[in-house]
Amino acid sequence: MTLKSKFLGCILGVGIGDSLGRRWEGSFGPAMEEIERGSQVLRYTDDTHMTLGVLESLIACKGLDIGHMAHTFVKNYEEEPYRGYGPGPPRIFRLIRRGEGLLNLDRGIYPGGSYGNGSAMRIAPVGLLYHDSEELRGKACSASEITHSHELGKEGAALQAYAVALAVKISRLDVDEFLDELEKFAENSTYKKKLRAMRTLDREKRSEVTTKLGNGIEAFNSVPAAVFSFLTAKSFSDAVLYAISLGGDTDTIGAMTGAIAGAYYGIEGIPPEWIDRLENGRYLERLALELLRIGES
Ligand code: RVK
Ligand code: MG
Ligand code: MG
Repeated sequence: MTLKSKFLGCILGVGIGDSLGRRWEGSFGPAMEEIERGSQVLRYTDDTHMTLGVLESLIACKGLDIGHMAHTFVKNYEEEPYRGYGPGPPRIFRLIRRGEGLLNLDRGIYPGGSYGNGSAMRIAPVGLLYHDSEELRGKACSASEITHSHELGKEGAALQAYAVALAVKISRLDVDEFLDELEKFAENSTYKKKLRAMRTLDREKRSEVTTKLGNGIEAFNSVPAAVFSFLTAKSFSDAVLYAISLGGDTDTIGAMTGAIAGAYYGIEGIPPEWIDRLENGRYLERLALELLRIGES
């Protein structure tokens, strides 16, 4: 499979997982057959909107520039504030707009900074661009820090970026090897413990899955669920629909699962009718291709 197919699959995967999961956010978890019913245009939320910001900034700067990325987030938020942002980021964007600095603004809102999943949900383009680089962890943590500087928030973003990078690099999935790599990469015991638990969890026992891995708004309660949804699925659609069927923060777990699964299965693995129905799909595709060009130059 080509890198082009994987970049496109990953970025479209974010938008599709996010928009399919949107109407189930906060639910107990719909049956997989229920998820699509009644939705025509697949409208995305803050997860994809912020991923667009990460893409736009990485492309404009040919790599990570924190100041540029922060101001891109602010501009995009001001243009489309209705995308369903989490509680913290809009407050941070107002402070940035007022010129009150760039770093650690989340610490004025949450003790030790935010460990919400808002930085992991947008990190896929960093995982793509740095998939073959030692710099991946540092870049993911820096991109997280704009809004999520808590160790658990940064680690969630780094782990999600690394899962995307691994999915880009492999052509055949070996679940144990994939988990070995993630466990070696993880530095924090909360994540390590959840990665270990995945080895023996039964996918069909959803309440046990959500009890052990979580399905909430915190990075450590959603990145593991996304990784597990990908690892136990037979296809892109199986991964994304299963992720949403876990309930809770369904748009975000859907988006993160879509990113990893899209990076593995490529654009050819995504049902074409989902691609056709995705809001701004052509723009997402264009940015994915531009990111690929930056990576190759
Ligand atoms: C609405 C205690 C903390 C914490 C800390 C909790 C959109 C808080 C997307 C906080 C995603 C929540 C989601 C979210 C993304 C974080 N102590 N609790 N140190 N740090 N929390 O505000 O961008 O859906 O309960 O940074 O991460 O679809 O309200 O937002 O689902 O995590 O929002 O953290 O949210 P925030 P975010
Ligand atoms: Mg959202
Ligand atoms: Mg969400």
